[in-house]
Formats: sequence, C-alpha cells, structure tokens
Amino acid sequence: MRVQPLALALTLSTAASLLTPTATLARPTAPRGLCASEAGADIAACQGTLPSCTLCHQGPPDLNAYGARVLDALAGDDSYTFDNFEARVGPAVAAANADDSDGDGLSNLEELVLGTLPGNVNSAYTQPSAPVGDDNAFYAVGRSDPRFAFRRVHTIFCGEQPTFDDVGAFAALNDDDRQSALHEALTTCLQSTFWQDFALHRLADARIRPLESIGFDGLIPLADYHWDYRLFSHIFSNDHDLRDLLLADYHIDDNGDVVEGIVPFPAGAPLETGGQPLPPERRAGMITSQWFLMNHTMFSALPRTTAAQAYRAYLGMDIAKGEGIHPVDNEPRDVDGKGVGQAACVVCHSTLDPLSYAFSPYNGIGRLRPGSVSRIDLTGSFDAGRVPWGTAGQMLGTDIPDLRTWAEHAVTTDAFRRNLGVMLWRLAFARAPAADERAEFEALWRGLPDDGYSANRALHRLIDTNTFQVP
Ligand code: HEC
Ligand code: HEC
Ligand SMILES: [Ca+2]
Repeated sequence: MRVQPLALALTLSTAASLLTPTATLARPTAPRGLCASEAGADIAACQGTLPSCTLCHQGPPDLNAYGARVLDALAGDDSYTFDNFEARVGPAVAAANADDSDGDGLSNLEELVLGTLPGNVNSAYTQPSAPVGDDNAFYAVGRSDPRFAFRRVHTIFCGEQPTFDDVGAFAALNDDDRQSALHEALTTCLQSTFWQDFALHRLADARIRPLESIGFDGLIPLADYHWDYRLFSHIFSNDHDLRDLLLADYHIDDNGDVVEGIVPFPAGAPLETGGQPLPPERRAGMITSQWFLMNHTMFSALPRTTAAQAYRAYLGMDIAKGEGIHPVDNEPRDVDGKGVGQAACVVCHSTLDPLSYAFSPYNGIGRLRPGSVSRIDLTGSFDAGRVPWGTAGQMLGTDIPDLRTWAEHAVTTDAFRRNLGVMLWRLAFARAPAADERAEFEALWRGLPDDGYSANRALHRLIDTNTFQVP
C-alpha cells in the first residue's frame, strides 16, 4: 500500500510529459487505423499487438523523422481532411515505405517488417543468430550441434547441466533417436520441481507482483499470493489449458489439488483475510484472485490500475507506455470525476476506462466495521451494487458487458496468444525474440490453438526451432 501511490505518481508524471496532445486529435487512432489498413499485414507491430506511439513520435505530438515522412504523405493525399486520419494513415504509411527515414540503410518497409523503428537510427536489426548460408540446413553439419540443444534443454528446463555420461550417450545416438531423446529429456524436465516451483514462479512474478510487507508472509497479511503462484504453475504444467489464466473458476490448494467453490478465510485469520471469497461464476482466473484485486484495486471505485495490469500481464500491452491504445468514442466518461476528460488524459483513458468498468463490482480491500476487526465486505469479494456506473465497456473494439466476458473475449485475441508466446520465449531464451527470429516466434504463438493451449506441447515445438537448436 505504501509503494503503490509513488509508483502511480511516477507513471502519471512520465505519461503527462510523454503525451501532450491537442484537443482536436485527442483520441489517438493511428495505431488502430494502421493495423486495420492493407499496410498492416506486413507490420510486425500489428501481429497480435498495436504499435506504440514511438513508431512515429518522439513523444506525442512531436513527430520523429519517420512520423514526419508519414505526415508528408498525408499532406500529399488529396482526400486527407484530418478528420479521416484513422482511415488515411495506412495509405500514408504505404506511401512512405520505399524511403529510409532514419538513414540506417534499411527502408521503412524493411524496418516495419522486421519490427525495428524506422524513425530511430538506434533501433537496429540484430544479426541472425545462425550463420547465413545453406537455407535448408536445419541439422546440417556446422550449423547445429545436437549436444548443444541437449545441454540447453537440461539447463533451461531442469535447471542443471546434464552429466558428462548423459551427453556422451546422447551424442552416440543416430539422428532420429537423438530427436526423441531430446524430447524425452524435455518431458522429464517439465515435471521437475525446478520447472514447476521455480522457473514458472519467476515467470509469474511480474504478473502477480508479490509484496512481502502486505502479502501472506508479512506482518499484515491482506491476501495470500501463494494461491496465485499455485494456480499459475498449475495452468502452465501438465498440458493444462493456458486460457485458464483468465478463465479458471477453480483454485489450487497446498497439496496441488483443484478446489472448487468459495474458500473461506482460515479460522482465526486476523482481519478476516485469506481464502478466496468469489463464487466460481464471478471468477476470471488470475485476474480475480483475492491478491490481484487487493493489490491493484485497493480502495479505487473505478479499478483502472487493476484493468491496466490485467491488460499488461495477460494481453502484453502496457497502456502507460502507449501500447495497446484502441480508443472508444465518447470515452472516457470520467464516471468518478478524476479529470480524465482533459485532452492530456484522453489519449490513454479513452482506452483504459472502458477496460476498467467490468472490474467495478469487485472489491479491493474490504471495509472494516468501525471499531472492529470484522469486515463489512471481504477483500476481493463481489458486490453488484458497488458503484453506480455499471460494468459495460469495450476491449479492442468488442463490447464487454461484464468481467467474465472480458476474460472470455481476451482469450480469443491474437494479443493473448502472442503474449503467451512472449512468455514461453522468455522462459527458453531469457530475452525477447530478435528480428530474424520473428517467423519462428509467430509460428510458436499462432500454433497454440493446435496445441490445445498446452504450454508443454508448445515448448516441445519450441525446442525444434532453429533459434533453439543452433548455437
Ligand atoms: C503511424 C504513425 C503514427 C503512430 C503510430 C501514432 N501517430 Fe500520432 N500522429 C501521426 C501523424 C502523422 C500526426 C500528424 C497528423 C496531422 O497533423 O495531420 C500525428 C499527430 C498526433 C497528435 C497531434 C494531433 C493534433 O491535434 O495536432 C497527437 C497528440 C498524437 N498523434 C498522439 C499519438 C499517440 C498518443 C499515439 C500512440 C497511441 C500516436 N499518436 C501514434 C502519426 C502517428
Ligand atoms: C500514457 C497513458 C496515460 C495518460 C496520458 C494518463 N493516464 Fe491515468 N492512468 C494510466 C494507466 C495505465 C493507469 C493505471 C495505472 C497503471 O497501471 O499504470 C492510470 C490510472 C489513473 C488513475 C487511477 C489511479 C488509481 O489509484 O486508481 C487516475 C485517477 C488517472 N490515471 C488519472 C489521469 C489523469 C487525470 C490524466 C491526465 C492528466 C491521466 N491519468 C493521464 C495511463 C495514463
Ligand atoms: Ca531505416
């Protein structure tokens, strides 16, 4: 509780200096218009995500060299009237494709395809990780070293090097047997305590954001984030469905067993906290745990921080950084009178507020009865009458009547799948995909439906990629 207001203050001051729009174009529609246009199909930043403002801006409204070139193209477009900016930005981008606006030797189009910034000379294409040469040389001599892949599987997924003897035995196998031995090693590692209780927890950290001072281990436990870690690991293990990150209506207890229904706070819990107060039909996986709602909603009537964190953690877009901006007409309505209707705020809040309404009936920190340690409403519980403005909003152009629909729609989006791809990629490589790895990265997340949204199946595909196999 002590940390949060400071973090928010920083967010807002950065945001305010980054984005100082004028009233005329207060709803930034360039990212959406560009991705919906014909040009969008080639653009890396339109695949399961939306380009950030930095593609064209130094910091809105100041344009960078590339944005200036796009503006030139708009100026030369007889049908451009400013009001049709969203519709004309795509053709303007296409008209600027052949130029090299930042003078780094790659055309604007090449940079859009590679996912580097065409207006920033420091945003460079990284050299391919594998030597260029024989195109089909997936396992060709000199390019891939099977022992490298074998060691890599052990190190990343089991947390330890294979023994010298294991490597020797592996190297002695023929090609086919090596392939199956590699996958067997992965299967074993994915069952390990290292994987399930350590590696997956590190992946969960940024999404759960544990705070010892107020979490279960602290002096004033307000909610128990161990539930969150257990649920996260469960969903990422044993061919469970990754969509349960947002859809799970169950929890996982200390023994690793599924628990259905409301989990009452433990007998004698100080301040009536702990357990999981939501009935299953009000749940949406990780984003309705008592910890998540406590930590992000706290005392907010309109839980903007909660919605922003859900969007950031599970759709991979950080509104505070100008990512995932998909403005809604006539928003924000400023239902709680916070002044978000000002032009400087509308750029983000016309996207964020419609994502937040669905969280409104969920309590953050429940109110205590005056002079008592018992609660009027439990932390993270549901109260349909909590606020007067209702739950109807929008996500990426789709109407969202309530939080369950928020989650159900979210898991159908490319953004959700792409973000899962980022998570799996980071687990394997501890970094984001490089430009030359884009094809393998996209195949990874686009293939998730065929994996039945099993992280394990996707990881078996991942260790077959060039990126994984080639040193
Ligand atoms: C594809 C390039 C592109 C992207 C991406 C982009 N913009 Fe712009 N933006 C422009 C251009 C070009 C103009 C100038 C339009 C004009 O003056 O006719 C502009 C103008 C603006 C202005 C000034 C409008 C005015 O009233 O003068 C603001 C504010 C702005 N953009 C905000 C944003 C924000 C916020 C984002 C990210 C969410 C963003 N833009 C993303 C290209 C882009
Ligand atoms: C760059 C995007 C951006 C801009 C611009 C912006 N905000 Fe926000 N705002 C956010 C995000 C994102 C959050 C949620 C906090 C978080 O997770 O970063 C937020 C949260 C808030 C909250 C909720 C705080 C709480 O504790 O619940 C208020 C109030 C708010 N903003 C007001 C404003 C006002 C007023 C302005 C204009 C002066 C503004 N914001 C401009 C992105 C922005
Ligand atoms: Ca360039």
